[in-house]
Amino acid sequence: ALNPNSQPRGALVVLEGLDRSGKSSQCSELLSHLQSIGCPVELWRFPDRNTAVGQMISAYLSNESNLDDHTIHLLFSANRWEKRSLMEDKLKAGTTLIIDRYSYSGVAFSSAKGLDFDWCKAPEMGLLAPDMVLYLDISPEKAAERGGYGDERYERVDFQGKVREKYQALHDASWKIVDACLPMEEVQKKLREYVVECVATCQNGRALSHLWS
Ligand code: T5A
Ligand code: NA
Repeated sequence: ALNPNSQPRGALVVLEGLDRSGKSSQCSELLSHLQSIGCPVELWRFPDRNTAVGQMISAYLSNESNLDDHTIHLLFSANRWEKRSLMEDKLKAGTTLIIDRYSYSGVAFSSAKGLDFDWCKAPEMGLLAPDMVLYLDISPEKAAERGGYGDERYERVDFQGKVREKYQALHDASWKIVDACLPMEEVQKKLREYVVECVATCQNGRALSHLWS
């Protein structure tokens, strides 16, 4: 629970969705919006390709290396664990974090390959739970029309369809589903409203919790 004498904490907000759903565009827009209203905020993304683990993940995603499905799953998870304590410090110091992908991507993508769903969830247990998950909903076909998928490993319509089903099995009360096919400005408007409300709730003392609560 939050120490009542400490300063108001930041919010942990995660954006999720299929490849090309618009996460990165919306994350940078949210960052500038929160900055413009004087809210301390940082934008993070997973995988964080800058760490040693992140470089192994990056090589795997660009098909420069091959790894066993379980192994890459655990690396994605390790990549979140290596940022966990910094994440907690930032939130407690009052900084809101906007995160481009998190544990839900980890579970959805690996279980879509056929790995056991609960096995995929296990290594995420104990990471910080987001205060809000903003899911940008789009069909794989519509997503592929956005300039087409690139050369990364998971960018295929049939596979993205399976990922979407797995995401549906993960959603809980912290999720807001937003239609990602709306014009970018309309998506922005909805996300801003959700995030501003979430930041206020966290400032008012909402306790941090852990996955999978
Ligand atoms: N992964 C990730 C795992 O398997 N396990 C894990 O634990 C994690 C964390 C990482 C890959 O790794 C997998 C998932 C992924 O396959 P990434 O680096 O996060 O990949 O890359 P992507 O998420 O695929 O990023 P993309 O850049 O492809 O998609 P975004 O960020 O969702 O979309 P964005 O904002 O770049 O927009 C895509 C295009 O659509 C347009 C944009 O202008 C852009 O051209 N667009 C819109 N067009 C019309 N209307 C709108 N509303 C639009 N919004 C955006
Ligand atoms: Na992205």
